Amino acid sequence: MLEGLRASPKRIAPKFFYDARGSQLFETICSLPEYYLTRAETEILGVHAREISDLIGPGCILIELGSGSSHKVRLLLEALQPAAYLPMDISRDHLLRAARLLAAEYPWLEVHATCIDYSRQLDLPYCPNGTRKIAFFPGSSIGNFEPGETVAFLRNIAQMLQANGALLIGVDLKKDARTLHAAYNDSRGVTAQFNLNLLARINREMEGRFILDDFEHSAFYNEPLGRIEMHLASRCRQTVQVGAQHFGFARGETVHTENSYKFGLDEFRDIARLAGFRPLRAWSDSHGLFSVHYLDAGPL
Ligand code: AVI
Repeated sequence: MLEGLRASPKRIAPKFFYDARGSQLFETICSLPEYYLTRAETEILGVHAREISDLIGPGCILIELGSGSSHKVRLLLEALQPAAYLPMDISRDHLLRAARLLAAEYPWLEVHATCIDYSRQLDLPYCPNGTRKIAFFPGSSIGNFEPGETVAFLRNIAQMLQANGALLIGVDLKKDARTLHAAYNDSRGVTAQFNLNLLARINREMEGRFILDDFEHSAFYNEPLGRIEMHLASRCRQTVQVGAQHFGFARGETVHTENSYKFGLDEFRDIARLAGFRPLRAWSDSHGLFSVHYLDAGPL
């Protein structure tokens, strides 16, 4: 984070959103009326759970990247009957709480939780050789990677899955700027709190002296680049101390905290192919807002 604050322009990687408070706020975002992504993806998984399960087959090892509270996977478990579920998340306490709840709810299912920054490493803690591995990466978190990193990251997943595996991935679709703007500027201001929590986190964990009222949430659709950008903008000229270091901000200067890329169906299929996947199926919701792709990791 300090490295990002020293950079020009200033930036903080979005993975730092997810401390306990940030994970909680993200949960709330997912239930907001403006944040259509969760509703649309839930619709797709609910409607197509049987077809998805038939494609995958029973007895797989189901690995969820960025599992959070493991809500969406519940839509698949009964139909899919996996041999084991491996939730992975960067937010440790949140992950453990969710894994314990799920294990109690599905006593027939083996659950192995791993706290991991999946953007850096993808080691599987438990995986019997030869068992079919399915990665589940919902929520359009793939959109939080930079274009240069997306293919490399998907390639790592393909390697982890090996030839008989597959990836089920949620991808937000390109759409009108108004719908996108509303999703990242909700009327209750929860997304603003989620964004500002980064500064609160620096105050809590790194002896930061940010005054939250001196910064404001800014989110807009950058149409040429096909991405929502989130920033924290300084309301005044100021210097902020973090530990022993000082960071100067001009009035209006921003810390770039997140990009959320949106994709066309074919655009994403091309990316998946570049990473070595074979796109087999894609579904979208009844409003055409969101997509879920089933990508085979097998050779072409
Ligand atoms: C986790 N990720 C896919 C969310 C998104 O939409 O990019 C994070 C988020 N940022 C603001 N609202 C939600």
